[in-house]
Amino acid sequence: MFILYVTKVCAPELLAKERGDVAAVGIGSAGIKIVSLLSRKSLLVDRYAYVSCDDGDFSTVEPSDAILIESPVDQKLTPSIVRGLALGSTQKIRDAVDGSKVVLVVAGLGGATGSGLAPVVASIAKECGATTVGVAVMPFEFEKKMKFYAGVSLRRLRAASRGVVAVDNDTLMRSSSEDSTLANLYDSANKAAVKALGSLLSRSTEGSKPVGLNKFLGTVLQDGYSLLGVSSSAAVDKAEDAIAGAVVSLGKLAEAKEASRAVVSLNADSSLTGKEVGLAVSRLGSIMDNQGMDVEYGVDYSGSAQLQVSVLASGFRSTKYDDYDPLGKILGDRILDDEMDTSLPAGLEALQPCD
Ligand SMILES: Nc1nc2c(ncn2[C@@H]2O[C@H](COP(=O)(O)OP(=O)(O)OP(=O)(O)O)[C@@H](O)[C@H]2O)c(=O)[nH]1
Ligand SMILES: [Mg+2]
Repeated sequence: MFILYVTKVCAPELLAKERGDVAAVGIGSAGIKIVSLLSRKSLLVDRYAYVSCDDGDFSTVEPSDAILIESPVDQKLTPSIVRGLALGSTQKIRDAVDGSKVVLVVAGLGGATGSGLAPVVASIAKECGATTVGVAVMPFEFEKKMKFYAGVSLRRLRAASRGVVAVDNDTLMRSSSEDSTLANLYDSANKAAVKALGSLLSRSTEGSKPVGLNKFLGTVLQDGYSLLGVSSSAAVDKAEDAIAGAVVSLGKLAEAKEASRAVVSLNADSSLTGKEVGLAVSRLGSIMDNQGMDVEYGVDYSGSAQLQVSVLASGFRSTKYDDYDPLGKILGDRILDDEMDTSLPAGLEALQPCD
């Protein structure tokens, strides 16, 4: 009798050159929107892929980059059901990331698809030998019901990745007006997210001084949480105003002075002066009450007269997201045996063995 074992088919060294070193995977509605907007910019990302249970999420992406996880229409999805449904698509996900040295896994957490699949895609990318970085967009404060799934998924994503950047939707929507519709809130949060991530990952152009992949990874691949604080200003003292706003947004998520490293990215037009750049970068440590922090910076001139400052800071021991996941808080580093937590949709339980 022959038994054929099919093991994972990953060959990073063979494919890296052909396929490019950096891949970004957008998962679920929010992740796909953000990654597809990023794909229109000139970034240090060579390839893009998208995964969702909802084919409506793929309207703005190349069909060949989309992986649809088929789901029954009459079933309310949960993260564990989505993981079960995705079991049959593991190889497609593997093919999408295989060969990349760095894989960015981007999802809004709190719904079923992004929360269920972001940790799965990160694990697959890790198995393929990639340095995996999760980018987790966390729910608005008013989306109370989403917090639990978001908290649990963030814990799993952190366990499956070398580093995770968490960014809060409330931080991102700060520029929206009071009477914005939900669609407008999401749009403006997406614009801010794309500006921030785009400026952290921007390619070098003449006259620019981008952050670059090494500084980005050097900041994110640290122990503890990495958080992204964002703020913009068009005021006369915009450098000082925007850097202070970005630190305030971080302060709402964690104790700012716990950060051990930060990278500041400034996005503006060519009217941004060297003095303004210097001011923003040099003020960061004192505003965070952390003069010993290791600070790097980059400038991206693809923006407007309004300066957007993004502060990616890492090394936080705890954040407000710990409260979203009470079980994780109790368990700490202890591991719960929940690897079997993969459900089948109703009707298919009959396929499981019975006594
Ligand atoms: N920034 C931003 N956040 C969004 C957007 N759409 C949803 N979110 C947030 O992303 C999180 C997850 O929502 P979705 O992306 O809609 O959920 P999903 O992963 O598609 O999961 P299901 O649709 O439930 O299967 C929540 O925190 C939402 O607040 C968006 O367009 N932009
Ligand atoms: Mg969705």
